[in-house]
Parts: sequence; structure tokens; C-alpha cells
Amino acid sequence: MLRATFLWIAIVMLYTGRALAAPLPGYFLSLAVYRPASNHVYAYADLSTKTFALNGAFGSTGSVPVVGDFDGNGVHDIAVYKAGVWRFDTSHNYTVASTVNFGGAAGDIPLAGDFDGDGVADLVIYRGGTWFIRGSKPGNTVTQRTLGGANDKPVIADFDGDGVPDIATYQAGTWVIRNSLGNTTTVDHFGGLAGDQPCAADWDHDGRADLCIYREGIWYFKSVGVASLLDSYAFGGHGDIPLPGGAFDYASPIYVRAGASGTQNGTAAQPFATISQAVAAAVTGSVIRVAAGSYSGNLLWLGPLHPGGKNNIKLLGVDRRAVALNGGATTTDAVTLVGTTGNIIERFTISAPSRFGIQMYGGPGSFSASDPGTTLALAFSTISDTTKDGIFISGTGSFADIRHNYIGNSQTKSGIVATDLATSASPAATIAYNEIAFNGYTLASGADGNGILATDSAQFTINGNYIHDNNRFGILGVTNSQLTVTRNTVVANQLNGIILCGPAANDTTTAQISANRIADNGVNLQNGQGYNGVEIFQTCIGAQVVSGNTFDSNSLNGLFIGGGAVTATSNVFTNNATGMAVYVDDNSSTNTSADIFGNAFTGNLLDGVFIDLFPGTSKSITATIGGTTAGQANSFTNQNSQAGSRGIGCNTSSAAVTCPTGGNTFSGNSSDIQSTCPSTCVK
Ligand SMILES: [Ca+2]
Ligand SMILES: [Ca+2]
Ligand SMILES: [Ca+2]
Ligand SMILES: [Ca+2]
Repeated sequence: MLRATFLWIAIVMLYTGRALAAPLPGYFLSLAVYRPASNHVYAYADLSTKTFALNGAFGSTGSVPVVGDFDGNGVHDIAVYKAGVWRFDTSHNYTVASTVNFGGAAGDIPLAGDFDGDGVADLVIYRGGTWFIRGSKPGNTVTQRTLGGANDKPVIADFDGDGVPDIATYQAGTWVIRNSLGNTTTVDHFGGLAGDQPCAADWDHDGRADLCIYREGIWYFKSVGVASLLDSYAFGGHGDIPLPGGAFDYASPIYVRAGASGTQNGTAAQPFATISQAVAAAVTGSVIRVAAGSYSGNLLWLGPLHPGGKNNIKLLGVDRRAVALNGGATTTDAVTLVGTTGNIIERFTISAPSRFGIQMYGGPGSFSASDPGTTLALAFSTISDTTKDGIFISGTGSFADIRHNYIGNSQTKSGIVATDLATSASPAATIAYNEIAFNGYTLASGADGNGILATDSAQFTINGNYIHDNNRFGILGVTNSQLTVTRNTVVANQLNGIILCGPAANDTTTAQISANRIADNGVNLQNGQGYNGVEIFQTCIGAQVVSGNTFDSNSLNGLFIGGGAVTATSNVFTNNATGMAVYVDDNSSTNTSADIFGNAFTGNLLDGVFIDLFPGTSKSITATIGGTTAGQANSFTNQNSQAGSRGIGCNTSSAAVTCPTGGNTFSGNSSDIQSTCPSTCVK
């Protein structure tokens, strides 16, 4: 048994944590323990340097510690509860700043969480399965919920990652989580030894709290629904009470609170009233903590080449539900960053009724070529109701890391755009785990408004997003851009789900499109035929890889290939008008070639694969469909929903189509291979 009775021994000798992926920039996750024997609280400010933000005695015999941001300034505080009285140390000086009476029945268990979304922790009493939640908004309305029983231990954390706390119970290794998202219940198993103390924290920084067990000085972590242990970490000792998941800054943040008056110097006691004041006062590396409220945007954030410019600013709101940053009615963005690097924005709701939500530029190809590229990490925020793009990125060296946000409802433009004045520039972004939706919603269907637009050699990695209901395309990559598109859900966009290459000939845009669900795109039927799940437009001359995706119920083709070289492997095509179309005409920049291996075509309304060589064109189609090597065979099943539907169709025998003998499987089709296909395409 690992046991640490002396804190520093525990830290130095028993550290068993393994390296995780780098945390999100600006993600201040910390741990604390409360030692009842001495009423001492130890709270790390920083888990890597192991500096202490809190290290002192607070409370008295019988006190129960609770962590939360009780004054809503963005930094977590400790409270102690005893016999119905809560005592708060919001100044972090181990003295009682205020008290509240709440609870007091024998066996009551105190907790905290911001249920009402005002950026201030609400007080919670768990009493034998009834949760009494005392809201922090004026009036302190108490609401009740039920989950668990007398022998359960209660836990509060945001397990489903929607930004709203969830309640959970633990007993003997069984966890019951009531998710705020859909009010669903999740049961998991972790821990269970006598003396195990349940806790929760987002240890892997994916936006969802992970289960935690504190056992004799070791913290064990496991993600909900994942069998394996995520990590372990040594901190604390026998008899200590774990206090997970706070942000206990030690390095004097600059504080901002809407409505602050009188002397304003950015301290906790005398915060600035505006974010602009804080940005002006910041130096490279500053952390700005923004309390609940509405703030006017028009933030201009300049890099070191400009007087007073700076890098590495962390602008952290207390909660996206509580902090609004509005670009205002003038012709300005909510936030403009120019030639500044290493910046972070988290937990805001950003709107811009006259321009961009966030505009980043700097570097060759941008409006300010003499500046360096601008870099920004944006997380846990909402960008909506902009007139122009939600996020606009421009210039060589500019890079945005965009995770766990909602980016939608641009009135007339797109969610995330990288573009340049010069096509040789290469702004870049990693776009992961966002919802990107309803962009262009005020326009006629198809007029404008993409989820994501990459142009001018932009380099985008697009992973795990939910991209839906955009007014034009879900993802548009043009003008020599490079895209990696994996594990996204791309559904119900008005035109194509994903389209590559633009109107100009010889577009070298390339994409690797893998493991996505691409469904119900082409909502707009006004052209009489619909649109595609993925369209590789005729100007493409690069090599594309489309693998492991599901194409379901797109209104025209699941995959349309209009030019260039495409490898399509291990995809599933169901219920599209046509599974895959391979096309060429004289508007195509190159001949079309396709390697089509290991796909399943089931129940598409017309053909599984349709080879469509435009009559009289000077261009050619070369396609290989299936093969006898393991993994090469495609299956064509139940392509029979209407007359004329086939497994493989061809409009001419002039295309160079090879379907090797025994290289595909066919079942239940109206016709397996159309008679007009060339003699090189056989069963
Ligand atoms: Ca606080
Ligand atoms: Ca609250
Ligand atoms: Ca939640
Ligand atoms: Ca997590």
C-alpha cells in the first residue's frame, strides 16, 4: 500500500503520474487537499511546478472543506462548513471573509457548483438523496433535486462537458451520474476499496470531468465510460480530504469585473471595469480573470512590434454562460489580434453585430505583412451572432487552436475562415471538438455561410467536430489548401457537406477525409437534384484520400469525384441518391482517376458507383473497383430501391474501368453491373 504521511515525501517519492497529451493552453487545473488533523489546506497553483497557491490553516475541528469560486472572480476559494454554517476565505488569507447559514441537519454533506450559470459557485447540501441547491443569484433561490440515498457519497462536476454541473453519487465503487445534457443517467464503476474517497476533475483536459478516487495520498483518474485507468498522481496523505479541479492562481492575475467603480488597479479588491483596461495594463504572460457581466468588445490586441504590444496574454472568463463580450454596433470586431503570439481566450460568449467575432492577422499575406503571424488558443467559448465570420485567420505563421467551442449563427458569413491576400501564405488551425452550425442563417439557402472555409494554402486539422445546418457548405477547402478531416459529424448542411477546390483551374487543394459521419447534406433541393456528402470538384488536381467514412442519406451522391486522383477505401454508402459518382468533362482540370477498394454500398437509391464520362470530352476516367487481394473487394447490396438502380453503372464503355473477376460481391441488386460498362468491368 502506498501511504504518505508527510506531504513533501508524497510529492517527491510517490509521483506515479504518466505523461499525458499537453494540456490545453491556459487550462488551470489544480488539486488541493484538506488535512483535518491540523485544519490545513494545501492547494497547488500549478501541478507541474508544484507551487502552492494555498498553504495555511482554515477552519476548526469538525470543519468540512468545500472548494468553489465563491466570489466569482475566476479563482477558486476554500470554504469550511460546520453545523449549517459556511465560512468563506475568498481573499485567500485564511481568515473568514463572509459566512452563510445553509444546511445543518445531522449528516448533511456540503458541496458547490455553479448551477445557475452566473459565474459564482452555488452552495449545495446533500441530505440522504435530496440535493438542496442555493443559487448565487440575488434572492438565493433554493431548488431541489433527487439522486442517490443515505449511504451514497455525492459528487458534482461537469461530466458530459456541456458547461453545466452534473450531480453524481458514489457507493462502493459504483458511480451514478445524472447528466445535465438530456437528463440522462450514466452508471460506471471505479474504486470500491474501503476508505476510497470519490472526486472528479477533467484530468485529460477534454472538457469532460473524469472520475477520480483518492486513496491514501494517491489520486486515480478514469474517464467516464473508458475501462482503463487514465492516470494516477501522488499528492496528500492518509486522512486527507481531496479537493479537486480548482484553479487557484498564485501569480496575481489581473482582475476585471463589470460595473467596478472607484479606484481600479486590476487587483482582486479593486478590479478593472473593462477588459480593455486589463489588456492595456497586461504585460507579456499576464493572466486576466474576467467576472460575470457584459463587456464591450472592440478589443485591439497588438504584438511587440507595436508600442505597448505584448504576447502570451491569457484572457479567461469565469463561465461562458455569464460573460458576454460584444463587438458593438460600430464597424469593429469583438476582438482583433495583430502580430501577437501565445494568446488564450476561454469561457466567453462573443458576439459582433457588425463584424468578425475574432480576427487574427499578421505575417506575409495578411493586412500587416511586417508583423509576425498571430497565434491564439480559443476554448470553452461561444461565438455567435456575428455579421461576418466568427473567427478569421490570416497571414503566414498565424495559427489558431480552436477546441470545445460553439461557433455558429454568423448572420452572413462563415464560422471559421483562413484566407489571405496572397495565395502563397498559409494560415493554419487545429479545429477540434467544436459545434459549428447555422452560419449564414439570414441569407437565402446556399448564398453564403460555411461551417469552415480554408483558402490560400491554409492548413487545417479538423477533428471531432459537429458541423451542421450551415447555409452553404459544412467544410470548403480551396486554393491550394491542405485539410485533414477526421472523426467529424457533418450533417444537414444546405449544399455539400464537404467540398474541395474552387472555381479556378488547377487547384492543388488536398484532403485526407477519414472516419467521419457525413449525412443528410444537400438539404437544398432547389436545383432539382440535391448536393453531395463530399464533392471533389473538377478543378482539383491533387491526390485525395477518403477512407472509413459513413455517407448516409445525402441528397445527391455520397461522394462525387470530378477530377484528380482519389483513393476511396473502406467507406460505407447508404441511402444516398447515388453512392459514388466518378465524373469528368472538359471543365475538369485533369483526368479523373479513382481507386475504389473495400467500400460497402447498400441501399442507395440509384447506383452504388456510377461512372460518368461526359460525351465527347477529351478527358478520361481511369477507375479500379475492387480486387481479389484481401480488403480490396467492395460489396454492393440491395441497390434495388428503384428501377434502373445498379451495383455499378456506366454511361459509356469508353471509360477505363477495371472490376476484376471475383473482385467485388453483389447481392440483392436490381442489376449488378450495367451492360454499358466496359468489358474490363465484370463480376
Ligand atoms: Ca474566487
Ligand atoms: Ca451560481
Ligand atoms: Ca454537464
Ligand atoms: Ca476529461
